[in-house]
Amino acid sequence: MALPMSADAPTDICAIVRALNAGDMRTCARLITRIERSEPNLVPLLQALYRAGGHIRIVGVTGSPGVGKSTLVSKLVAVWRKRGLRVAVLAVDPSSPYSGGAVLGDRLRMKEHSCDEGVFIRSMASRGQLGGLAKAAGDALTVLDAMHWDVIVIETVGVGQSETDIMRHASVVVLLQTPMGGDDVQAAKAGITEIGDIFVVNKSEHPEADHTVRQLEEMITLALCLHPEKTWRPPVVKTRATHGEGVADLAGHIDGCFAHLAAQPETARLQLRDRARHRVGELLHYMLEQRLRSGVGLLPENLIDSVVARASDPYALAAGLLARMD
Ligand SMILES: Nc1nc2c(ncn2[C@@H]2O[C@H](COP(=O)(O)OP(=O)(O)OP(=O)(O)O)[C@@H](O)[C@H]2O)c(=O)[nH]1
Ligand SMILES: [Mg+2]
Repeated sequence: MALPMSADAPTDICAIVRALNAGDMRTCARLITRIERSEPNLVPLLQALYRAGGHIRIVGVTGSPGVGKSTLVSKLVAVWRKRGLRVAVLAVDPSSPYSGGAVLGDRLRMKEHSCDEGVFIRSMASRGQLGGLAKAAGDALTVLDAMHWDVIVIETVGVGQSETDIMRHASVVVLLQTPMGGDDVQAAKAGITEIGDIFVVNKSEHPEADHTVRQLEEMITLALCLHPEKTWRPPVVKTRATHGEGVADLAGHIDGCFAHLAAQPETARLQLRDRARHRVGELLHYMLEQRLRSGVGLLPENLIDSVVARASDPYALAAGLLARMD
């Protein structure tokens, strides 16, 4: 049963929460469309959904364009489905302003699951999200979380700040590399060892694959020397996603990483706190930006005039306005 989405009166909210709870994919898809459109009246619903969620494993999959993320995710989904797990995939494409291109490619790559009731696949592109795609992706995850999937996968191209932000929603981050180019890994940002919990060398039929694995192992060893407090050594897994090779091994490492987190309640707690803090910061940023865009009461014209006349300055005015919000 798909529900009307025009208004979110309290009864509607209850009905939507119930529909999501019951696994209604159409309701979920329509809600994510509303999120993509930055509809303003979603907050009470998202609040209710957030409070009911928080029980699901979120796996992030990231890496450069074309590295094989979608192919690998599709094969991972197949492994999980064989184990009877229900899986949702959110592919987030920060580079594309439209739902075309790579997003269409994702659909094609994952089409083997399109008739499976136990799988939900959705792509989001950066169209219309005034507050940034990471915030919209966070909202979409809140919706998916309320549907009681066993695993949620979030896939995004790993290049800039916004993608790193998206990855902060995941408890376990899988970072893909390819062996192409040989010095790929050195060229990659030094920070990758901060992001990845598991490293994958995909397209491992390439003759340079073992070399890339060794480079990654060295980087991980170095990173652990610098952070001796870390108790998880990220494994490096070779895969050939097109042929499904190494994928079961990867699924095992993902389980291992979740088990490690479960055995380290303090680390898990800190991670949850970090995530919640980041989410609040993201929303605060969004709300401030909305207020600034609407201009309502926040930037009084006479104060702007004083900045123009250099009787005041933008630094003093910004600090003063921030202080007034306390
Ligand atoms: N040779 C080889 N090709 C692969 C492998 N895995 C994926 N590919 C191919 O690499 C291309 C890109 O794969 P995708 O799965 O779309 O990569 P992606 O990282 O999701 O790409 P974006 O979402 O566009 O960033 C496709 O043509 C795949 O068939 C592999 O293990 N070996
Ligand atoms: Mg993809």
